[in-house]
Formats: sequence, C-alpha cells, structure tokens
Amino acid sequence: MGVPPAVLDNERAIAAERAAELNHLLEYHAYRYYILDAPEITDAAFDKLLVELQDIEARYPELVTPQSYTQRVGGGFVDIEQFQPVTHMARMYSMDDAMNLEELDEWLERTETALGAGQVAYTCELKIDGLGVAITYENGAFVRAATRGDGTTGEDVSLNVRTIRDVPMRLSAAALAHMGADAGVPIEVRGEVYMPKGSFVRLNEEADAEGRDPFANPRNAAAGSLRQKDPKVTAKRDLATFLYAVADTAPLHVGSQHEFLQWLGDAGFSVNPNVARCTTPAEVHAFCADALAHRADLDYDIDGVVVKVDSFAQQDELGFTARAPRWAIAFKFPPEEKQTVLREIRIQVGRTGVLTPVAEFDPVTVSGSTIARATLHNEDEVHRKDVRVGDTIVVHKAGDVIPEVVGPVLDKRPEGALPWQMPATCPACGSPVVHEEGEVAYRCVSIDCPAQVKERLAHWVSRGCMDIDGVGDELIDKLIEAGLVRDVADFYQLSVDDLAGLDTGRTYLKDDKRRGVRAGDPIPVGMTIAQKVVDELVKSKAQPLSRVLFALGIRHVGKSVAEVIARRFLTLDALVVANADEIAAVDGVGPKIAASVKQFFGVPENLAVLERLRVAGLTLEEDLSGEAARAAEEMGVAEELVAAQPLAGLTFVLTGTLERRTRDEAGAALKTLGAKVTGSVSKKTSYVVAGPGAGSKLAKAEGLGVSVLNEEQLEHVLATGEIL
Ligand code: 3BA
Repeated sequence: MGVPPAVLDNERAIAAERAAELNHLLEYHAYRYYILDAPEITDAAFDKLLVELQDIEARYPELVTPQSYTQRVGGGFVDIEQFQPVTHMARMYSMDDAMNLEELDEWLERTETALGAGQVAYTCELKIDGLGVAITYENGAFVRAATRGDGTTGEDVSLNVRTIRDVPMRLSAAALAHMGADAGVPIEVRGEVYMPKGSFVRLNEEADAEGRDPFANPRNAAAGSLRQKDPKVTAKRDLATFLYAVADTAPLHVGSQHEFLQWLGDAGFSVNPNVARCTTPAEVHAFCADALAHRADLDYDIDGVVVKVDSFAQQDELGFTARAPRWAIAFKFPPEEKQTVLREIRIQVGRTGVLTPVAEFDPVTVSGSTIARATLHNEDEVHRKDVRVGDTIVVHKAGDVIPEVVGPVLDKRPEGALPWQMPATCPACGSPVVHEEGEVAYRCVSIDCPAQVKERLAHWVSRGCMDIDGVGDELIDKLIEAGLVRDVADFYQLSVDDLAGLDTGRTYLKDDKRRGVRAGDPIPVGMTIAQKVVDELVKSKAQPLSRVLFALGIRHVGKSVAEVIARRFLTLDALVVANADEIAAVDGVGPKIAASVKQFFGVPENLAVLERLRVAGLTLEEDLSGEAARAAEEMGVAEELVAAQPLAGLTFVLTGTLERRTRDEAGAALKTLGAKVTGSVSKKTSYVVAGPGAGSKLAKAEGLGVSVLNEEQLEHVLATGEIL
C-alpha cells in the first residue's frame, strides 16, 4: 500500500544482485575450505553469509535456483524429481581388469607394441572404491547429477549430490576461459562419490546406538546415502568426491589426461592428489607398489590403481572394445583376505538380551592389524555363510576397518563338521531363548540374566549415557561378584569403603618390598580411586532426563530418540503417565518405539528401580530453560511458550507461500512450541496452514475436513500458543 511498483522492482533487483554475490562468495569460501583446505573466513562468518542469502530467498522465493548455495543444506528443490532416469551424454564405459602383475605387464607390453616402445606416457590414478557418478554443467552451472547405472542410463540424484560440499555449483572463470569459444557447450564430468573411513565408522556407531543396521562398508554407506529420498539426511552424511573423467574432452581444449586433471582442479573439482605421470612400465610398477603399501594410511578405500595412456591422441589410436577403452586398465589389488581356523562360535548376550553369534578364530594380521574375532550378526547370517566350527575360513576387513568372515574354504572342511545351531538356552543364565515372530534375533528374556545385567550396568556408566568415569568392565564384574550391584540404582548406594579393597582385576607386574606386594598379586582399588568413583557417581545424578532414558537401555530408544522424548515430556513423571499415542506423536518416534517405552514402564521391577533412583537424588528432568531462551530468541516466539509446549500432540502441515517467514522457519517455530510438522496431509493432521498458491494439500485438507489456518492465524498461534 502506498509503495510505487517501481520502488518494489528496484528493491527486488538489488536483492537479486546481492543474492548472486552471496552465492559467489559462498561457493568461493566453500572451495577454499573443502577443496583447498585453506579457509579465509571463520565458520561463523560463513554462516552469516548463508543466513543472509536464506533471508533474501525467503523474501523473494523466485530467486531460489537449483544452483543456489541454500539448496546444499538439503533444502530440496521442488522442480527436480529424484531418481528419474537420466541418459548420459556419452556412454560410461567399464574398464578391463588386471588381476595380478602378470596381467598388468601383458597390457603394458601390448600398449607399448601398438604405440611404439618407449613412446608412451601413462597417468596412474588410485582406483577409488566409491560409486560412479556423472555431473552435468551448462554455461558453467550445475544442472544435474546421475549415478552410473548401466553405463548408458543412470538415476537422477541431483538433490543429493548438491549436498556434497566439495561439488562446485559453478565452474571457475579460469576453467571456462580455458574452454574459449566452447564455454557454452554442456559438459558432463565423471568420478566417484565416497564416504571417508572415519565418517563410516562414526555413522555405524550411531546406527549401533540407535538400534539400526550398520552398513557393511564405506561403499555401501555412500550408496545408501546417495539414494536417500530425503536430501536432508544425505546432507548430514559426510560424502565427498574425486573426479577423473568427462563425457567429451573436446570443448575443454586439453590434450592429455594429466592436463585434463589439472583443468578439473582449476575448475574447482576435487581431484585425487595421488597421481603420477609415468614414462616407463617400471615407473608404473613402482606407483602400484607404493599405492598398495600406503593403502591403509588413506582415509578412503581404494581397490586398485587405474593406469591410463596419457595422450588423448594416443588414446584415439587405441580406441575401445565393446566394453572398455583399450587405453586404460584397472590393476586390482590382491584382496586383503587371509585364511584362518574357526575355533568357536561364541554367543554374546547384549543388554537387551539379544543373542549374537561371534566367530572366534586363530589370530591373523589383515590390513595392518591383528584380528581374532568377528561378529556373525545373527543366525540367518551364520546359515547363509554356512561356517562351521573347525572350518578354515576366509577373513577380511570390511571397508578396511571391520573384521568380517567372508566364508568357509569348503575343500578344507574337516570331516564331521556340523552346521551351527543357535542354542535353545541362554549361555549366560540357562533360561530358554525366545525367537519373536518377524524378528531375526533370538533373545534371552530373563530379567536377571547376568550377562544382560552386566551389559546394562556397563551401558549406564558409558560415555554417551551417565558418563561415570573410572567404572570399567572389570570393576563392574567385581561389583557384581561381591553382590554390591545388581541394578543401576545400586550404584548410588556404594560407599568409599565398599569400593576400596575390591580387586581391580589387574595384578602387580613387579615386586614392591616397601608396599609389601609381589608380582602377580591382585591390585586392590585404593582410597583415592574409590573416592573418585563416588564423586563421579554423585556428579552423574545431575544428568538430564534424556541421558537417563538412553542409559536405561530401553529397546529402540537410542540417543536421539531419548532426546526428543525428554524434550517433549520434560520430567520422568510426565513420561511414565503418558499413553502410547502421546509418545508416538513425538517427531522422530513412532508406534514401535512408543510401545517399547510403554512396555518398559509397565514392568514393576523397572518402576521400582526408577523410584530408588529418585530417592538417591537423580534429577530425572530435562532442563530446557537456557534452550527455551535461545529458541525463543531465534524464532521470535515467547520463552514461556517454549517452556509450556502448548502445541504438543498437534500435527501441522504448511503449504503455499507465507509472507512473514519461510515455510521452514514457520515449521521450526511451530516445533519449538511442541508441534509436529509433516509434509503431507492425512487424517492425523490437526491443522493445515495455507498461504497463497496452496494447491493439492489444501484441497486434501478440505476433503478430509482438516481445519485450515491462514498466515494471520498462524502468527496468532505463534504469539499466544492458542488457536483461534
Ligand atoms: N578412473 C574409475 N573408468 C576411471 C574413463 C575410464 C575410467 C572408471 C574409472 C573408463 C576410480 C568405470 C566407470 C566410469 C567414468 C566410466 C578412475 C576410477 N576411468 N580413477 C577409463 O578411481 N574408481 N570407472 N567412470 N567413466
């Protein structure tokens, strides 16, 4: 009202210009950080630029493009469908393999004969064990990414690849300048998406803590992450890339593989630094030997070396077979597998009673470390592999990290070796084991199975739980043996006297006349240590409810589930009386978890332990006070409302355009007041917030009779917690 249209146009133009500038800055600083590993600005300064861009795009949604940096945090751009088929610009060939040095030499000889002995230079690259992808740029801007697929057609994974931080959204000006008059020609670069080993280990630890199945190796983890339906999940996975090929080299104006790699690096891509231009077969050999020797030191998996004829002119002379270029060969590393003898399949009883078979074998060195056991996960897995006690087995390290039994060597199977069977009774307590419908796991359901008791106690004190330092596995064994601790509440009755004098499970290594001890004597817990343990126990009483919930070891309640439940209910008392529907309504919790929580609180023994914890002085509350202030400040809602959670149990769906906040911001603000926000309308939806331009969701809400709020009503809800 009252603002002339010309002024608005002008403001919009200024915003557009600033958005473009911010995008360039963000791309540049991301490049400094992720590719060059030499940031020029702090993380906070970077975040500030990103927030400024997000604000502009919130005000002018038409400025959001698929290339915008905001789309990299897993925003999801509506115009691009995920997993649609994509035809590659040119075929993505396979490579011929050389399985050993003889085969590599045969290829080198053939190549030298065809091109002239001593006339060939080779580019040697590490063979990254990731997933092949093709990324397309038009006029220097990212347009799409696809998996390799069958080499002709792959799947559109643009949304997910956009979240990979080392993939540039724009090619550098220098790289485009190098293309000269061809700068406008679309290019399709190719390479591998991989997950660093360290990130793989962390991801699996998380999966473990939350009761999800772990990934077998980094490659599977990368594949699973790349094929996520929700790019926000991919954005949180630490994926990275190495580029090494292109559909058509002509527009790049380079004459060889090493010049091409240089161009890729200049353009802003991540290129593996471990490459060499070799001018003799002997140098190629040396590169392969060196790569093999340093394989374990790299933070990513490699499964060989790719040797390519360097000169494009010479590549053209050799051409292709039906399947692969004649100018390249993949020298595959001999698999790092060893044979050993399976001595025992031991049953491990976890804290929730799950029986896990573990292979115990003669120690062998694989990928630089000695291994002697590997989990066999469950009964199905043992039968699928059909490993039997006494078998000679092949072992390796999945993703170079996790020991794994590959399978038996059938030729070496001793006579009379019997197929393995899950025991009918728990090896720790002798009670019958239960195999629940539709579950792979067998469990011991005895409440006081000593193995479970021990695991539960160890879980309680562990780092992510109550974080009680100084109470290790050995001490827990001794505490159980001495009859001092049977459940977690017993910890809080321990005195310094109880602890001092218990033996630590370790023995003196040397005689010590002054202290009157001899080598081999058990080392007792001293007063200092005993006092420290008691102090740690006292300190742990202040742990928030979320920690306690996780520490209790309720089935399906991992760290993050415990956190969302604690934030919703705030006190143990409120949670104990909540019904399953209320628990299931928490974002990130479902009926299965809710049922498990209710089941736990339905057991009188568990309630008795909780009561004793309360008497011992544990807080059993979640303190969101500091957090409420922070969330309130950030979202522009009242702190009292964040504390009161007036929208708990209500589910909102947002659709159409909002003026005052973006949909994401409005959703986040609703969540701080306790609401659940979902993407699709169903019978369970409490309210649909519809702005102008709302389409099918609004129609569906009306069809289902779900109440619809406009933006003004939404602001009222956020300001007062009440619905008009
Ligand atoms: N170089 C994989 N193919 C590779 C371009 C050719 C090629 C690979 C490579 C065909 C790696 C087959 C799938 C494919 C792009 C076709 C590499 C690696 N070069 N360094 C010779 O590190 N895994 N894979 N990908 N085009």
